[in-house]
Amino acid sequence: LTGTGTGLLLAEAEVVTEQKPISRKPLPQTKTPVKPTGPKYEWHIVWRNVLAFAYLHTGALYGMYLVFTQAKLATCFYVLFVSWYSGMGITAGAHRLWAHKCYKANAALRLLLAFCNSSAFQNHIYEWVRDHRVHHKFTDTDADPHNSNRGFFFSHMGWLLVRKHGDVRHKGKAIDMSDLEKDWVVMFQKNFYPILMPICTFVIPTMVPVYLWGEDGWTAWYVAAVMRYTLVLHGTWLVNSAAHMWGTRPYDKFISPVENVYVGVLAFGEGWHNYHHAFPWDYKTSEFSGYSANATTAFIDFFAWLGWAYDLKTVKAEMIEKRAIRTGDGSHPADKQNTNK
Ligand code: ST9
Ligand code: ZN
Ligand code: ZN
Repeated sequence: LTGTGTGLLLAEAEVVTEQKPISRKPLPQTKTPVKPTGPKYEWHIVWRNVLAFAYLHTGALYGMYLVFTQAKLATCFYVLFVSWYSGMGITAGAHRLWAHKCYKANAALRLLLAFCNSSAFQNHIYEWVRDHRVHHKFTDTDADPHNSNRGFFFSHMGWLLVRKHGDVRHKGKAIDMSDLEKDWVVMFQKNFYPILMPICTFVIPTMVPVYLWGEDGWTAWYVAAVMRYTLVLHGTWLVNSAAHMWGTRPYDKFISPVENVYVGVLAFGEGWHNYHHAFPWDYKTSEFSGYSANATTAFIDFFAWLGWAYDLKTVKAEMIEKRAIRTGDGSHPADKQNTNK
């Protein structure tokens, strides 16, 4: 009898995790860990990644020193440029186009975004999207690759230093990836990633400053390749850590993602994360932010103007307001108006 009862409890836990109904309890109470559904989880540190990140961070610090002591001004501007286009490969490409299908893009734009994405080395588009779809479907459970219930460090970068929880693998199998399998640009990038990634992330950013304005080779390597790559990684990771912890929840107070203006600016518009988890199909990933705190929206609007991006999806103001009043934390303007009535 006891065994059957436990089995039922576990089955219930699984159903709750997968369907994610809106809990009526405030957020802190929803943080109760979900009962494990598979074999006991044990940490397996991946030392190869620990060593790689140790090298990257040491190199990035040295790169910062070089920025102030000997890098040419042109190299510094070039760092900003590569950070921007490699960031667009993540935000406008992997995230808004491929993971959420917020808009459609012609082959030229998809190819451009695949190049930008390969310059960011955050795994190929297919793997990135699979992890991200699992994150949205199973947010803050063991099946979420960067479950923020496991703390700031784990959700920021720790999840890349250990083997994944078994639930990520098991529940991730339910994710439909057929749309990406039909996109030849995604499959081309996946197949050639071992060649494309090192060329785009490390070789091009080192060669351009050396050959175009005579930068010293080591300076170009540490500043434009290693430092730039590491900083863009941290900008991205903040979305999984800070933007799941510190900020307001105008649209849904029952989930961990928040609106965080600093992450909004640093991560090119991906810090409006409470809105994004509530309405993941909106190509702007926000309701109010202008271009300054949403560089990605500016990028997509530009290509829509050019005719390369089309079918941009947004959410009607009325629907957003209804949701804010129903599940928000009271910080949304519509919520305040509603209270005054
Ligand atoms: C990086 C990614 O940094 C960052 C992503 C951040 C996302 C942020 C999102 C927020 C919005 C956008 C913001 C953009 C802001 C941009 C701002 C710019 C300034 N589903 O992975 P394996 C299965 S990457 C289903 O090896 P391990 C699958 O069968 C950094 N199944 O697991 C797979 O086999 P196969 C550079 C899944 O062994 C098998 O498991 N890269 C799923 O536990 C094994 O998979 C690195 O550091 C799933 N989700 O190892 C390397 N996942 O492949 C990182 C797995 O055949 N990766 N399976 O399909 C690794 O070394 C390893 O993955 C590991 C785990 C050690 C982390
Ligand atoms: Zn999230
Ligand atoms: Zn998303």
